[in-house]
Amino acid sequence: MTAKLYCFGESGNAYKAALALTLADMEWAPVFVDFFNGEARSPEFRAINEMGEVPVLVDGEQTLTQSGVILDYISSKTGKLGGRSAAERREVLRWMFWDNHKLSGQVGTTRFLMNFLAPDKRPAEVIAFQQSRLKAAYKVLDAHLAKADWLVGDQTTIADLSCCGYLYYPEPFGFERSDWPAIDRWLDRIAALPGWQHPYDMMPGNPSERS
Ligand SMILES: N[C@@H](CCC(=O)N[C@@H](CS)C(=O)NCC(=O)O)C(=O)O
Repeated sequence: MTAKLYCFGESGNAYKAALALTLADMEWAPVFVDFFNGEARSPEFRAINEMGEVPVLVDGEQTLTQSGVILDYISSKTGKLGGRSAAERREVLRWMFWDNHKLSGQVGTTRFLMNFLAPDKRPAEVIAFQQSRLKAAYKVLDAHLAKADWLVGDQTTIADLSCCGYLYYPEPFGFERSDWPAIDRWLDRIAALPGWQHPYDMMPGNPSERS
């Protein structure tokens, strides 16, 4: 049965799920959520996810929300991308919790404020604060990846897919790949995996369609 991923192209959190579904060889199809016209906050969407957030994965009888839970589900179901032992699995979770709090959670907001909010509403001080917090996160990630090809163990896991979720997007949010050489090489490694695609090629919707 084909799993349905409620998503839109600009969502790095949905991209993590799209990438994991593809790399784990699950059959899936996107269902476009018109986030920029408020669909994620509509009563119809909240009936699917009370949190009013994308992504949502519907796989048969299962409805899953939160990208970390969806990634965990995909790796448990397919036996892929999850780490080789219980200790690695805990490491995977450690990086995914870190990502949700310190990396993707902050990048998503910063990129929204800098690109998708009306220019006259963009709060310069908040953006600067966010960017300084993010710099600390990029430093942690780059230092770890300077010592290893993958975040956990010696192969790609859902921890890599979680942490890379926002880092291929072209819109500015204060992240220059050239400033972070180990992150840069790791993003190239992920992009070389068979089936990898850019978020705007993997999911419907992108900024050029709205301009
Ligand atoms: N922690 C959540 C974050 C999900 C999230 O923030 N999704 C955004 C799109 S990328 C969203 O739907 N936001 C709706 C809103 O803030 O109204 C996850 O990892 O899935």
